[in-house]
Amino acid sequence: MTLDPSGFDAVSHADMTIYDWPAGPYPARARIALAEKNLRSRVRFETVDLWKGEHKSAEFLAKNYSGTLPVLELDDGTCIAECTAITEYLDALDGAPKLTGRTPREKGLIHMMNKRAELELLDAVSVYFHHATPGLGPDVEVYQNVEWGLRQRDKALRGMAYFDVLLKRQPFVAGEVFSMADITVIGGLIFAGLVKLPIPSSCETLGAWWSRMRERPSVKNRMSMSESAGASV
Ligand code: GTS
Repeated sequence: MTLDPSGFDAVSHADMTIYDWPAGPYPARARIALAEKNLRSRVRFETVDLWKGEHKSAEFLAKNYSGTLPVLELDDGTCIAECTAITEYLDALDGAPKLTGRTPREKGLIHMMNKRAELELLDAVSVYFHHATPGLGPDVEVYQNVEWGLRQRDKALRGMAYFDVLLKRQPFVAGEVFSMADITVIGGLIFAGLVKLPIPSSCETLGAWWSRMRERPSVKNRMSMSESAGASV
């Protein structure tokens, strides 16, 4: 057990576990939400090795039928998968939601834009990675459809152009405040970077937005957060 210099014992205060892969784009969404909500001390991290296919093991599938990361496990054994659901849970914990909307209007817009960010960008990049590149390797990628992957790559590029235009008229993806929808676009651009799908030079506004987002501490420190005092990875 590790104590940080202030004597705070993060492990014994943790009442949730996040199963993830520190560099992963979807795990980044949960990590950013956690940091934005200042909940790091409530969580211990367990690494699941995607490259070894640990997320498809029977033990892990018992936690998440879909065999994907991240998963948030509560101390009573409840497992919450899906980044949107994890973010909604974390955001609601303190009774003061700020990532998923405060008013009905905000909630509606954020949910819509979050889904759009998944459909048009992040999930599309993910399909490209798994189908039109070696992905996680032959042992994990048991079915690949290159044509489908390449179509999704093109969809992701169109998605970038869409968000570029959108961000010319508002500072954040769902309007005036930073939200879960921004986190999802950030996940998409992290994934795009990993698969070498750069933001087209014509998308200047999206490029500038991404430069600003990268400077947010929650985004910048997302990988190192599980190395801090008390983390179990
Ligand atoms: N809809 C899921 C969510 O929102 O949580 C998707 C999660 C997802 O695809 N996670 C990736 C995964 O488990 C993790 S990472 O690639 O971003 O690190 N991929 C492994 C696989 O085999 O699909």
